[in-house]
Amino acid sequence: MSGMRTLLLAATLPLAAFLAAAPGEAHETKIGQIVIEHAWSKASPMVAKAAAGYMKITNTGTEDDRLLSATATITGNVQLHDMKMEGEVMKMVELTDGIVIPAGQTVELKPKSLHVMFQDIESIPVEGSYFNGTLVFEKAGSGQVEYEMMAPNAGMTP
Ligand SMILES: [Cu+2]
Repeated sequence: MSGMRTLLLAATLPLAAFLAAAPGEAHETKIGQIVIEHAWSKASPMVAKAAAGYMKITNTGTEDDRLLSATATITGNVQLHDMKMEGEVMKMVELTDGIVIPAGQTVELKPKSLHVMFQDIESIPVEGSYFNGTLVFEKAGSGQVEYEMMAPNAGMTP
């Protein structure tokens, strides 16, 4: 009997170790040939009632694709943005042509760079909560992602 028990324990250990390592990282969504990893958001430091959305977008296909638009449950006003320097000042610019995701490559939406912009938000979601959104790609079509709300100073994830 005790031999059996030891065997069971040994068999469950690797799974426990895997689960312990997972939080935050194994957050992955597939939309056709597109893989979205670790979608997260934080309140915008630049604009009131706004938050930015970030994620890694990998195109596993052989054709370039393009992120055309996004929606979110927290607001009807969602845009795709980039940042650029104007003199000494960093400004946000709307990308009306979307964001190209080249075949076989990963594009990272991250602070001070490309992002999804959620504007006119009635109440910014609390840290640690989640909200849903859709992403619309030219070729892969549309799919759902879940954003994890992070602290305003959450930064620069690898
Ligand atoms: Cu923006």
